[in-house]
Amino acid sequence: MSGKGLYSREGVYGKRSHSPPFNVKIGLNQMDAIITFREYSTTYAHFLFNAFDTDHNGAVSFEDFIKGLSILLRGTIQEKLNWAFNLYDINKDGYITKEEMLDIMKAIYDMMGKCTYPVLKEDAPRQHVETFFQKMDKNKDGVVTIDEFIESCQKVSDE
Ligand SMILES: [Ca+2]
Ligand SMILES: [Ca+2]
Repeated sequence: MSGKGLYSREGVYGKRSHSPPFNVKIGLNQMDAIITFREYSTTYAHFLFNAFDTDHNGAVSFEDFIKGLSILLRGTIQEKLNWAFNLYDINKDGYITKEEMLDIMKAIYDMMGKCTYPVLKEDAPRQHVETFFQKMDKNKDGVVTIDEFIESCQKVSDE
């Protein structure tokens, strides 16, 4: 795995828009550029990058990217929830811990905090996580499994 030979920012947005070959690797910086949340959202971009990088080799291949996008755009609810679970499960051990959820939530708040008014309170992410976690962790063992995640999300969308 090397950082060389990656698409440059100019490459991504270049005027010559040939469709890229399938072995193109998109690096973290390019991913950040594509997501266009700019500097302040690099943490969130990082989490998103990991969610797209399904084989965890540190690079998002064009195929990974397309796969991720097509799940987000056209996937079933189940597929989307699986994808979201994967995003929250930072260390990919199959469980979402409160810390993992807090990391994601902080990143999202960080990103939104810069452009929302009134400015969000410092402890808002933690309160948010507490509420979510209590609802999702059905058996109260301190972690959220994929089943618990899907069950809670579907319940919310049914209401
Ligand atoms: Ca985990
Ligand atoms: Ca649980």
